[in-house]
Amino acid sequence: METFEFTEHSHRRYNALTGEWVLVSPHRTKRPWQGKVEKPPVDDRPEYDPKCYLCPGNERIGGEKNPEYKDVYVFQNDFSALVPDIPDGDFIKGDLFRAESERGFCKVICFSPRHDLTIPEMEVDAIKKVVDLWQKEYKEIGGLDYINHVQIFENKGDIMGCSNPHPHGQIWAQTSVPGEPAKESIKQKEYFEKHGKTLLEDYVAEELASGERVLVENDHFVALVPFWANWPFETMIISKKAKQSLAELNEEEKLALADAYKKLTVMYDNLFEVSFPYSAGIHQAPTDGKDYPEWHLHMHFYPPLLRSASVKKFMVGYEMMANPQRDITAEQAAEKLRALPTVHFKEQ
Ligand code: H2U
Ligand code: ZN
Repeated sequence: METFEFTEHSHRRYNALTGEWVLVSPHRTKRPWQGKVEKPPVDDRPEYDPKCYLCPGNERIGGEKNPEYKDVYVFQNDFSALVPDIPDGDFIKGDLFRAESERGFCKVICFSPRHDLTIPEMEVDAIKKVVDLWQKEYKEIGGLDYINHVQIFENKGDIMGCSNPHPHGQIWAQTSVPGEPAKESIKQKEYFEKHGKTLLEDYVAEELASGERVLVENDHFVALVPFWANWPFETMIISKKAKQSLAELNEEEKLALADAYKKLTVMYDNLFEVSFPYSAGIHQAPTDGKDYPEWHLHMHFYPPLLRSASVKKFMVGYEMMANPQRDITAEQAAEKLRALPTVHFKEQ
């Protein structure tokens, strides 16, 4: 029998950050595709849309009017999933029924007054203002005594359930640490206790040494396809040095994060020459006032597209019932992304 090659043979890969596994089936990329094919969406947005609730000067659904903002703008979500004024309490019945009150709040961040732009089309200096605002919000919101976790994220594209194409992201802050960062907390702590260094500090060093999955590198950040990627073109942006959170970034580092964010999303848009949809989010230390030396700042990008602007990956069947599965390997995905021009296709 031939020897095992993970470029050719089905295998499972371990996600060191969450402790979960992904099934990788490289041989399956040869299978014919007879599934759903949709036309790519036409992107003909105006600079200003009088009907957009995020454009400057427009009225939102709650009745409030946006100011004539010039760069970034943040406001309380008019339909917040979490609200601050909830009494403490729980409902517990034996071992099987358990509920707890949860306090928090939600904000919306407009990345630009321009309705027609997205991160990959914005200037790095303008993206830096988004990073500045993330940092300010993380510090301020995280400083509230009942807020122990601040989730910053961006949903991009209507197939990701994004309700509006105006460039924007969200912040949901709450008392408990939610599922995904909680899993990463456990693994990072185990690693730190064993090695005296953060898991991602060692991981980034290994990735930079091999270069196989690296997409973008600047002085302070690396963008790469993680070894354990679930989504076909899943990526991460990771700080090179161990930083517990955005709060620790200086001006130069924030600019470097903006630079990596732009370069990565330009690659994404160039892959199928469309505005590439994804859900992205920042994972960082909880904000309960304790020290988290094991926590290492990073950003995840989970894009659903698989082989064209219209063919997306569904996490269904085996993925829903067992664990995620992918056909192209993380290395193949990195190779495809790396081969793309660094100039946005609209500017080529
Ligand atoms: P998406 O990122 O999923 O598009 O969500 C945009 C948010 O904007 C959504 O959470 C909020 C919605 O509640 N929103 C307002 O706060 N005010 C509005 O006038 C419309 C939408
Ligand atoms: Zn708009």
